[in-house]
Amino acid sequence: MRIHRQLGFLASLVLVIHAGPIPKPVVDYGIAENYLKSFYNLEYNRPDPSFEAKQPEPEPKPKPELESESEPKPEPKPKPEPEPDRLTEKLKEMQKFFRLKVTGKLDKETLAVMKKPRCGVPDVAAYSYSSFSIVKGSPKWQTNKLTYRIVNYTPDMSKEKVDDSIKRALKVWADVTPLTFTPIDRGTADIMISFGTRNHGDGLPFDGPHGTLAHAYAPTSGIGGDAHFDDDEVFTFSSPRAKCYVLFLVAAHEFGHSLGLSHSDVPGALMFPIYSFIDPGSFSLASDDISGIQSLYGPNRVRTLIQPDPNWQMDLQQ
Ligand SMILES: [Ca+2]
Ligand SMILES: [Zn+2]
Ligand SMILES: [Zn+2]
Repeated sequence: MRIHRQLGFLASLVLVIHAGPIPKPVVDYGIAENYLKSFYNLEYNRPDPSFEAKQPEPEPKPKPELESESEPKPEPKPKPEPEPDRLTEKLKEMQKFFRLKVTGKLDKETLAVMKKPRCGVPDVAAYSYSSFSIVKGSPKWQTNKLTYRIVNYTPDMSKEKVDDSIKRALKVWADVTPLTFTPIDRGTADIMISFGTRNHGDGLPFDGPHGTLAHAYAPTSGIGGDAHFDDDEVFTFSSPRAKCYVLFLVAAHEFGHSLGLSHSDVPGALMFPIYSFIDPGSFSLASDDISGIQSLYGPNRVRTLIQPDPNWQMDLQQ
């Protein structure tokens, strides 16, 4: 089983790393391994990245009545186990991103960050999208007029509140760029927005309550631009209720990915991968987010036309 397979190569690490009390080292390393696989490409760090691109995700789980960890399940395919030094290397990368002490060890602070609710998109750019054939580099939309469609709704909120949250989340980006977002009711939009749980059709299953809240795809045709929300979360309109996530905030972050942004390591930025509550009424983009999106699409020049300005033509030429 997974846990037993990990024991072998983790045992030596555990001895080295935990000088103090060891509460649940194997479980903790399971968390760390999964985290680094999901967000730091722990397994994808192979000489030939095209190898992974051809492999379907081995995750599909037939949904059992109970999610029993002890139930024996055949391994879908043998996976090469990550070497301890690779794990250490990835831990360091993660610690650096989150501005933690870079020790390469699974300390309390590092584990605490790993347990925070966050976005499902990887933090490292290399190969992030290689397994789903999305172009690398800095993809962006080739038009400023984009469409979006809310394919289905979460039962957590009224339809009107979902519509409003999504609209405001897109406006966050429209306010600082020339982009416009038009809702459509049928057909394929550039940004298809949907709620799903566990396996939801793209080979990147969600993980149940908390953990990963949502993910979105960088701009391309097909699945590119689409945003998926984990409906095992409880989404809210605005209230800072415990264990609930404000849909507007989660969506605004995801749409950053839909437009081509990757994660920011600036803690106050919207594109920081970890969720934190901000009153939607007083939300504003960080300068890091603004410079990121404007590097792709430029500033919002129309805004200067809203207030009549005799010099507006000069503004346009700047
Ligand atoms: Ca989740
Ligand atoms: Zn993200
Ligand atoms: Zn998805």
